[in-house]
Amino acid sequence: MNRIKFLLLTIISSTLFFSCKKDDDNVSIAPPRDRATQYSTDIASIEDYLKEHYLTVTTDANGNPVPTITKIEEGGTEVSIWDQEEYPLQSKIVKNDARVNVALDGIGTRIEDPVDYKIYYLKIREGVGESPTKMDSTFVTYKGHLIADGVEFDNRPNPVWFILDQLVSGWGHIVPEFKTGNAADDPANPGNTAFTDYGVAVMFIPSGLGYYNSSSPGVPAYSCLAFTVNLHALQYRDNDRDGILSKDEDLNGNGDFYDDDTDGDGVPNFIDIDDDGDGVTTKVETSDSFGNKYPFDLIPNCQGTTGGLKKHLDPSCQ
Ligand SMILES: [Ca+2]
Ligand SMILES: [Ca+2]
Ligand SMILES: [Ca+2]
Ligand SMILES: [Ca+2]
Repeated sequence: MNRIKFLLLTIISSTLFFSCKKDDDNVSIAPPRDRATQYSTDIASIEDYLKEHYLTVTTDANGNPVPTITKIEEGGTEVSIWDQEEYPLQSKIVKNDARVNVALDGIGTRIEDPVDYKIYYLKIREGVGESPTKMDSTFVTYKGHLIADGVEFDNRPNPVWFILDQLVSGWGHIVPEFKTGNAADDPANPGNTAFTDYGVAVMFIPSGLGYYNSSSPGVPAYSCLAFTVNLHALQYRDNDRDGILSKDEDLNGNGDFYDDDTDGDGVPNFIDIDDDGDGVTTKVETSDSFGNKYPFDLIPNCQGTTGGLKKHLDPSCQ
């Protein structure tokens, strides 16, 4: 089962559902809980979990680390995830960047959520290759379990492609902190690929960055989620097919693709085919007179040299 990719759809449909509720409907639907209140409950449960569980890391047949989390039983002497120092517990403070009503105009609006979320994570291994942005496709294996009772609700032992932006919001914040690995023919399984040296993440996600008030089999509403993710490979995407990879359209490099809008027309660069609004498409402005694409670093400025503002971002020339 892969439920995570349906999150955005779930948010959109639940929003529509709530706004369409009829007065004569006998079924009573509770409105979503206050997000700040829920977050304070969630972060306390996650921190308790980290203090009540320990981490072991074994190695698979290809030498890759495999983390396992186990409860410290009464009287147990294992060092908790919170206290151990071999894999320092890291955290990141983020905003909920899930978007609603995306289907209407391709942009939607950021979900209303005032909370500054803390996501705890463990860098079991960083990886050696490239890092994705949240707009990119990642080739991952993963497992997910509930913080509340440790029950596994999802497990993908074979790699699958996911666009981070289409998953529960926590993934897009944490997976970019890791790198891909190496791929080679697997001598033990001819015809198959062996992945090595890839990033191995464990992350602990508050419900507000997970499914929040939506539930599905195995994941009750308001569940905090733990995921182990192995980042085997990635593919950089070009959302608007203008020849500029989306990773190069986050101009201020803050991981938010919606706040970079060179021409101020309300359409962010990563989905705007004419970034500077001068009537000439970015694709044309970033190609030479023979129609050949410039490598990104060699896209000229208005003076015809490199450096400074590239001409597809400068409306004073085409
Ligand atoms: Ca693009
Ligand atoms: Ca940005
Ligand atoms: Ca724009
Ligand atoms: Ca242009």
